Amino acid sequence: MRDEDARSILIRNDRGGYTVPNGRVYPFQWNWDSAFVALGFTAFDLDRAWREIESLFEAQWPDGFVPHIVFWKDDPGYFPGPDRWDTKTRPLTSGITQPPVAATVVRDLWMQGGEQVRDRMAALFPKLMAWTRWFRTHRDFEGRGLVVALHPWETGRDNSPEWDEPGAAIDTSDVAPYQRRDTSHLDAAMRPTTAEYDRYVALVDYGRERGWDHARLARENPFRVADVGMTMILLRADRDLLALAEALGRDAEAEELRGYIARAEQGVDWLWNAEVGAYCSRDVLTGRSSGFVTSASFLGFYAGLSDPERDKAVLAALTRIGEAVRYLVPSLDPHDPGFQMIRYWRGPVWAVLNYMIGRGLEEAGQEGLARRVREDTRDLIRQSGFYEAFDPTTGAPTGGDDFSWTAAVWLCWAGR
Ligand code: 9WN
Repeated sequence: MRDEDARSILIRNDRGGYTVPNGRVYPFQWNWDSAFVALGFTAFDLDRAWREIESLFEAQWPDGFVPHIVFWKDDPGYFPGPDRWDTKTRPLTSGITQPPVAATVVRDLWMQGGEQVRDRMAALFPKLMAWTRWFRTHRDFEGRGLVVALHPWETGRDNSPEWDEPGAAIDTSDVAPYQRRDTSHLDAAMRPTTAEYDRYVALVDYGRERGWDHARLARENPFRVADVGMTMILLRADRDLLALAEALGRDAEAEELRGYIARAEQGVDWLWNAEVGAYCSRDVLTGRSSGFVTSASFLGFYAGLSDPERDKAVLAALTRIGEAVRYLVPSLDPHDPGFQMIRYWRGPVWAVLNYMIGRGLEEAGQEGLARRVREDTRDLIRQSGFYEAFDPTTGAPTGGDDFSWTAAVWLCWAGR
């Protein structure tokens, strides 16, 4: 029954070659949502799964950048829409990116499709390569192998407390009036605050006024944070891209990727916070570690990192968190004074983070915790449905319903 419901959500949210995260709240194509959605489609329509990724890359900019939103069709139901971004591209897009999970997904699709899909994989390979080069060119702080986010939305964890302190440097005094649309669809208590939205919009205005010149923004943007989530996800993506390069006999690209991977394996040291015993995001402008243990702090295994001392600390933190809440993995450590059960990325559990964390734990042989993360995800969806996120203490649904990536995670992992 749940499988059928999940499939019908993906079919209903399909707009012809791309899928919207949720019909009412998010009426466009979102970058990392599409990558997860492709994994969901693999359960019943492999061709459609490839199409999801291919359509996302049709919006890639000539410099390799892949936008976080593609506005294939306008829709007044979401703010900020194409006018506020004003990228002047075809198709119209946003001017920021999102966590690069696509290469990992393409490797999965290829593993499932075999020789029959080799051409499709080969056609996407240079595009994935160009995106990773874009990150390494414009977003790699001091060439350390980290990913610098220029907007909280780029991290995909919009209102995580990791962005509070770095976000204070954003000047919001000149933000032209705007009308939020999210709070007309959803309970405002589950969404970012007005002050946070002012910062989001100020950064959109800042980028637009500079013509979305990524080289310049990388030097001047008032918000620049080495994000632990994007860093781990790109490291993982580069490993998967390397496997594709090797399969295609692309020796030069394989060598280039090995270089990126080696650099990132060293670079993550700068994100390790020994005091809290976890990887934490770090403000590149002040050099300060956030000190926040969020769900992204548990992506080290997914990134293929292994260090006995650090692993011990991270597993202890996850165990401690698992004792404090019924459902893993809350987006913020529940022991943190800023933990809020239903406020977006300050507490609720997100199925896609669980999928990556669970998969990393499985691959690292951490069977007990891997099982717990997967079973908790399954129980949440069984109990509450395919919601955007869930209260980690009660399992109650939060955010939008009929959510594409939650349905996808059910089909490819949690419900299996
Ligand atoms: C801004 C679509 C997206 C997800 C993000 C999630 C939320 C958008 C918003 O929804 O962000 O990009 O308006 O709240 O935080 O991870 O990709 O599901």
